[in-house]
Amino acid sequence: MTATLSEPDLERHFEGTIARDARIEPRDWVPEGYRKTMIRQIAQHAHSEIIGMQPEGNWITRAPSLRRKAILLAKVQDEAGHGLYLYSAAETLGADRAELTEKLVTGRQKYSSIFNYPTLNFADVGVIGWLVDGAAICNQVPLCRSSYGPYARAMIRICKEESFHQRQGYELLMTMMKGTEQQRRMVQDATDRWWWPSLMMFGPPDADSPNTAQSMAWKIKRHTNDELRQRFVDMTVPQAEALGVTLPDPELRWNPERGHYDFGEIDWTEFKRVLSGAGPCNAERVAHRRAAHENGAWVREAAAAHAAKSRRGREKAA
Ligand code: BYC
Repeated sequence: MTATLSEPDLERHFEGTIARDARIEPRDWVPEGYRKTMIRQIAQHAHSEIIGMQPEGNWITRAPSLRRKAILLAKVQDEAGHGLYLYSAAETLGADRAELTEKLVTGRQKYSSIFNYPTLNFADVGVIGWLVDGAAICNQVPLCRSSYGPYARAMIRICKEESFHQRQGYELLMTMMKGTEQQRRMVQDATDRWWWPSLMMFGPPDADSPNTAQSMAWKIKRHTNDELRQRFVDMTVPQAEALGVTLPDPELRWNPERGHYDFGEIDWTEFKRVLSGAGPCNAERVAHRRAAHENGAWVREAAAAHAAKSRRGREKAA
């Protein structure tokens, strides 16, 4: 249908779909900028899920009980699944999955800054669930209403699973807080290390975010980085109180005039350093992913050979 329309008509159709709050689907014409932005965001999100398996995967063999191990295995497997739906969503926009992977393993495409920090003790698993998945939910629930259909639909299932991830983390921390003094210290130490990096997950301040205005206009993003960061802080402070941990920010306090918590200045120099590849674990994370990709080459070759064989069989039968 779209082949018969002129470029201005196609553009009007696109703008109308966005204005009506309807979904853009793979069959629809989109401006090149929309396609590029969507592929960039979805690919970075997919890479984050895949790299995000490493910090927690590191603890699967050392989980303190069979129950904790089963939960952690399920969570890390969910993250692999999220990566796969997201790569598929990027493919519907014409992206090539092999190319996206190549960009990740050669450090040419970003993934979330948060996964460049180490997991030093088992409380980190709980704090990642509580804070990192909590931040992810805050950021991703509005993406269920994102204008690109395949992304928005993938996000519904992802958010349901993230919700389980957040709860398992909080439950783990509750258990540790009811344990020994040493366990409580482990939870506080992990909270101290993950709090600020979690706030950085929402991206640069709005004034320094080159993509937000256009992404909001295209309804890819529904809220700005600062709005979502504030929502996360407001949601998390009472959770920290219920848990009995202190968030490592002396400036954190309720502001009755704003109806929000005020919080201290984020170290944006550190954020930029991590984004530039010089965070504590960037090199290790990318090297690990590259090795896994190379070691998996025979699986991809075998799967392709099997698919070709099945196709030949079907053709012969037909
Ligand atoms: N880390 O103009 P801005 C998960 C980049 S997965 C690294 O504000 P935008 C989970 C940004 O990409 C978590 N890079 O950009 C998984 C842009 O780069 P370009 C991932 C960051 O796109 C496993 C530049 O900085 N979640 O939760 O409008 C286990 C300028 O920023 C970061 C998603 O991907 C960062 N923190 O907004 C547990 C959600 N922040 O232009 C949990 C979907 C910014 O050089 N993505 N950058 O390519 C989004 O919502 C948006 O892309 C962002 C950034 C809010 C992240």
